[in-house]
Amino acid sequence: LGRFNWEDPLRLSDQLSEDERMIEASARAYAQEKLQSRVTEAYQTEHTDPEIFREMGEMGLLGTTIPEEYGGLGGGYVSYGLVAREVERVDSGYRSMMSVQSSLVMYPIYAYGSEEQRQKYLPKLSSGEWIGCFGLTEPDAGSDPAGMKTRAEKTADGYKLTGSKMWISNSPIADVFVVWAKSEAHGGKIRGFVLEKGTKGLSAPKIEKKMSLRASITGEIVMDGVEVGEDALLPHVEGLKGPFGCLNRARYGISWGVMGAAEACWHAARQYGLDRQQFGRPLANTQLFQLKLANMQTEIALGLQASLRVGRLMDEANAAPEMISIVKRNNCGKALEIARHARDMHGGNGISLEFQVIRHMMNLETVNTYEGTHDVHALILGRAQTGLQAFF
Ligand code: TGC
Ligand code: FAD
Repeated sequence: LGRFNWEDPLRLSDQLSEDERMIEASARAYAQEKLQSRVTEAYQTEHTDPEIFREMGEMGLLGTTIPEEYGGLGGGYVSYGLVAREVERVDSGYRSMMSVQSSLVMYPIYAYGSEEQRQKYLPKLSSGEWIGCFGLTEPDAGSDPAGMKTRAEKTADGYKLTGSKMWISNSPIADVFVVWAKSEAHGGKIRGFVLEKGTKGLSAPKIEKKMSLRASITGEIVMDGVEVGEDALLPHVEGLKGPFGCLNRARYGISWGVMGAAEACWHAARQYGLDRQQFGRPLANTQLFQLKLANMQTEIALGLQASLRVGRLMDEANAAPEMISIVKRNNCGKALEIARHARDMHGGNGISLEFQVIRHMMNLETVNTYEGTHDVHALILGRAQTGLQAFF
C-alpha cells in the first residue's frame, strides 16, 4: 500500500525534479522568512515595499523562465508555478508583483523585443533594480481589450502615445511601462511599446481605497502625448496575440499561486479546528468541519495536478490557451470558495487580520477577476467547444 500524506495527498512532490524541488524550497524559505512577517502590516497600512523586488531578484525569483544570459533563471514553467505557489501562500499581492514583472514585463521584452531592448531592460528587471508594469486594461476596456482607445501616432522619429490605462499593478512605482496601443502607422493594429519613467506626459497616479490586494500597489497610466523614439516599439508582434501571449503565462502562474493561498487557508482552518473547543470537543471533531476540510484537500490536490499537467505541456511548448483558461478559472474559483469557508470556520476571529484568512479571501476576489474574469474564461471554453462566440 502507498503512504498517504494529508498535506500532499496525491504526492505532487514525487512528480518534481530535483531542480524543481530546490527552487520550490528556496522560494518557500524566502516567502516564509522574509515576507510572512511583514504582510499583515503591509496589508493594513496599504504599503508596498519596493525593496521586495530587489530581494526577489537576489533570490532568482524574477524571470524564472527567462534565459540566464539576460539575468533570468533559465528554469521551466513548473518551476515558475512552484515559485508563484510559495509566494502566494503568503499573499496574492506579493505574487502579483512577481508575476507582473516576470510574465507581463520581462516575457514580452524577451519574446517580442529587439536584442537592444533585451540587453537594456532584462538584466535590471531580473535583479529587481527596475520595476515593471503592464498596461492593457482601460477605464472603458476591461474584459474587451480590443475596445482600447489608447493611440500611437507616428512622428518624424518615433511615436506619440495618448490614452489612459486603469487598474495597473505596480504602475505608481514602475520604472518600465509595457503598454499596448492602437498604432496608426500599423493600420490601427495593437502594438506594444516600452516607456520609461520620467518621460514627459507620462504619469501613474495610485488608485486609493482598495479593499483587496492592499500589499500590492495599483495605479493608472496616463499618457498625455508621450513622445518616444522608434526604439520604444516592440518590433516582433502585432495584434492582440501580443498581450495574450503574456497573459497565457501569467494566468498559468496564477493557477498555481491561488492554490498556495488556498493551502494557507486550509491549513489555518484545520489548525483552528484542532485548537478551538466548543460543546466540549475540538471543532475538528465534528462531521461538518471534517467535510469542509475534505473538500478543501480534494480541490487543492486536483487543482495542483491540473496545473502541473499544463506546466509540463508548457515546458514542451505544447499547451493550448484553453487549457490555461481551465486551470486559471477553476483554481481561482475554488481558492476563493476555500478562503470563504476558512473564514467562516474561524468564527469571529476569522474577520481579524491576525488570522490571515480574511486577507486571502479579500485578495482572491481580485485574482478571480483579473487576467480574465471567471465568466470570461467560461466564455473562452464555451466558444472552444461549441464554435459559437458568446461574448456579444
Ligand atoms: P479573439 O478574436 O479571441 O483573438 C484576437 C487575437 O488574439 C489571439 N488570441 C490569443 N493569442 C495567444 N493566446 C491567447 N490566449 C489568445 N487569445 C486570443 C487570436 O488568435 C487572435 O489573433 P489574430 O492573429 O487572429 O488576430 O479576441 P477577442 O477580442 O474576441 O477576445 C475575447 C476575449 C474575451 C477572449 C479576450 O479579450 C480576453 O481574454 N479578455 C480578458 C482580458 C484580460 O484578461 N485582461 C487582463 C489584463 S492584464 C491583468 O489583469 C494583469 S493583473 C496581473 C497581476 O497583478 O498579477
Ligand atoms: P468588466 O469587463 O467591466 O466586467 C464586469 C463584469 O461583467 C464581470 O463579472 C465580467 O465577468 C462580466 N462580463 C464582461 N463581459 C461579459 C460578457 N461578454 N458576458 C458576460 N459577462 C461579462 N489590467 C492590466 O492591464 N494590467 C494590470 O497590471 C492589472 N492589474 C490589476 C490589479 C487589480 C488589483 C485589479 C482589480 C485589476 C487589474 N487589472 C490589470 C485589470 C483586470 O484585468 C480587469 O479588471 C479585468 O480584466 C476585468 O475588467 P473590468 O474590471 O473592466 O470588468
